[in-house]
Amino acid sequence: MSRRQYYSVRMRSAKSGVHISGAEGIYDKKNISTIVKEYTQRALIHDKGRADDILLTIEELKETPKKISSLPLYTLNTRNTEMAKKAVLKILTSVGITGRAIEEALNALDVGISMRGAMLMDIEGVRLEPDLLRGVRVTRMGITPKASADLSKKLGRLGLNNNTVKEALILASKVHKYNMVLGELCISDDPHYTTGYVATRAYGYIRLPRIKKRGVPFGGRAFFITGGEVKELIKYLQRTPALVHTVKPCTGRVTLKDILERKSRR
Ligand code: WAQ
Ligand code: MG
Repeated sequence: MSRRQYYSVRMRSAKSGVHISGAEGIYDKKNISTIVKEYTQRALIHDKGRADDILLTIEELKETPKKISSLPLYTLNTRNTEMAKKAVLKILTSVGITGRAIEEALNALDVGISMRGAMLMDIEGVRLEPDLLRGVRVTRMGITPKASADLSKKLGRLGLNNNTVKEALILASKVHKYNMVLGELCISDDPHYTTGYVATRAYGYIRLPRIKKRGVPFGGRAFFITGGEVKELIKYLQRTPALVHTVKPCTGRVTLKDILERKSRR
């Protein structure tokens, strides 16, 4: 029997030279034409306008994707930026990241420049990515059709079954599989999308409603990392294919206290 052949399919679109949308996944050969059609539609019908330049990449994977499970998902009851930032600080300091590093990341996400990729920060807040303007892009991740249906069902119960949540959860699930990564903070660069998240292996993927004020057209991502070879980490983030096979529970509103207690019970 021949080994199953997987493809990384990636889409990037722009309008008058400005980035509009992107999407990616890992697919079986037989599903490529369906997904190409879906991605093309997404680029042509977008809040930010209709793309005039759509780039599709279909790449046969030479490596069997690493099987991963999704991080468990929660939504915190944060009502404003202050409450959300306080939660970020509590959660990330409890896994060993310094307050200074977290402040540093929050400030960098607030200066109004959007990077294409993520910052890499050590626990003291020192930036470690080789290209400080671009950051590091995570690519070559996806979810199996079965797991995707399961995730849609779980998110659907919470009214969260959309591509933004699904894709962010898949990305974070790949990133946090790597032990050097202690935590992540993400704020969307979409001016209308005010929910961000913080993620760690022990706590999971924790959504933070209203971390951003409506209308702010920038955002960003930071990965907090510790002890190890940064080059190897970057290679993993950029190149190692990872495919979500199993979906962990997705939970509705919780308090910060719930989250912090849940971890200590592990
Ligand atoms: N790899 C690394 N960094 C990335 C990538 C990537 N593939 N894609 C985006 N970024 C960085 C980049 O700096 C963007 O400005 C920033 O992240 C935000 O990207 O549960 O939509 O695509 O409700 O705007 C999070 C909340 C939404 C989802 C995340 O991110 C939820 C989102 P965006
Ligand atoms: Mg965006």
